Amino acid sequence: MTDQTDSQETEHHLQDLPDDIAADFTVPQHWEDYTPEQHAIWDRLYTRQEKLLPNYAEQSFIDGLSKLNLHRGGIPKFDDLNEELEKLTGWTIVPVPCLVPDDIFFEHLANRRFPAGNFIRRLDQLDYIQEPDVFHDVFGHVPMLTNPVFADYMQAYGEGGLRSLGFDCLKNLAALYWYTVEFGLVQTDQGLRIYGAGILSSASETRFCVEDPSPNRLKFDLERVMRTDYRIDDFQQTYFVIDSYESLFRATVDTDFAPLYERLHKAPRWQVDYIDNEAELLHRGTQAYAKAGGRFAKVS
Ligand code: HBI
Ligand code: FE
Repeated sequence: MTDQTDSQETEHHLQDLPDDIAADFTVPQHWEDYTPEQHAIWDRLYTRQEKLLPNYAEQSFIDGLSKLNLHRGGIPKFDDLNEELEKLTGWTIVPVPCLVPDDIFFEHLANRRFPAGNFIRRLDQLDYIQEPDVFHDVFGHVPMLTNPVFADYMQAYGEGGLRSLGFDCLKNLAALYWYTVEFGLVQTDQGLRIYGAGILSSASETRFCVEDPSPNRLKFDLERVMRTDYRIDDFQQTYFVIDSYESLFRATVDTDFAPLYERLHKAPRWQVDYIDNEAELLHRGTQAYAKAGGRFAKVS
């Protein structure tokens, strides 16, 4: 896993923010300032992930990469990507220097703007970084924004987020984002495939989430997902599997969230590996990886 979207973590010390930041937390990309070493880090990560995609990624992710010409090498210019992306689904990418506050994040998504980190991880962070950098955000998230139904889901999530702001349910909304946009799996004719950006920007979790016997794999259910805790520091202990982007989109737009938030407030949250009696189980995880201490543990 590669990022950190806990709402408590998005408070900023003013002195850490760059001078050229706008009120909506966007900054210029400053593409000219990337060093050759930084472009080489992108290329290394890109090459490593690209090899895995044919066996693990859902086809619209693979198609998205080529529609956006993401294979040209080096950290992409957001302006170039936007020219293509905007034609395809009306989305654009806006550069940000850090995690942005939840209300600002929702506002961007509701307007079909995806905030993407303009910085790249260091060489000693190739396998793990908490903050969403340009590789995670652009390689991981942007290809899926070329899928029209998924693109609508992302906007609906942002709109739902804005509407939810008075309800004290950020944790539930963050869980929905986490278990779909970041760590989602989808059932396809080729078998289980990945569409989550947090997985597809991580070589080790790409294999783990599909092949390892450790994690639970449950059928997606909106309410179950929203009440389930999630891990921000290691591979997930549960993955949720959707049938299609259409059904994911419909689940969010057809649900009346006000009574749902009422129920979620009264009910306890569920732990990261909890399986309730009504869950539709695709695989009951052994949890061997987590029991062995996690974080790339070697389990025999
Ligand atoms: N900001 N840049 C950035 N990227 C995110 O993924 C992000 C964020 N702010 C808030 C946030 N995610 C989440 O807390 C929301 O899903 C609730
Ligand atoms: Fe992300």
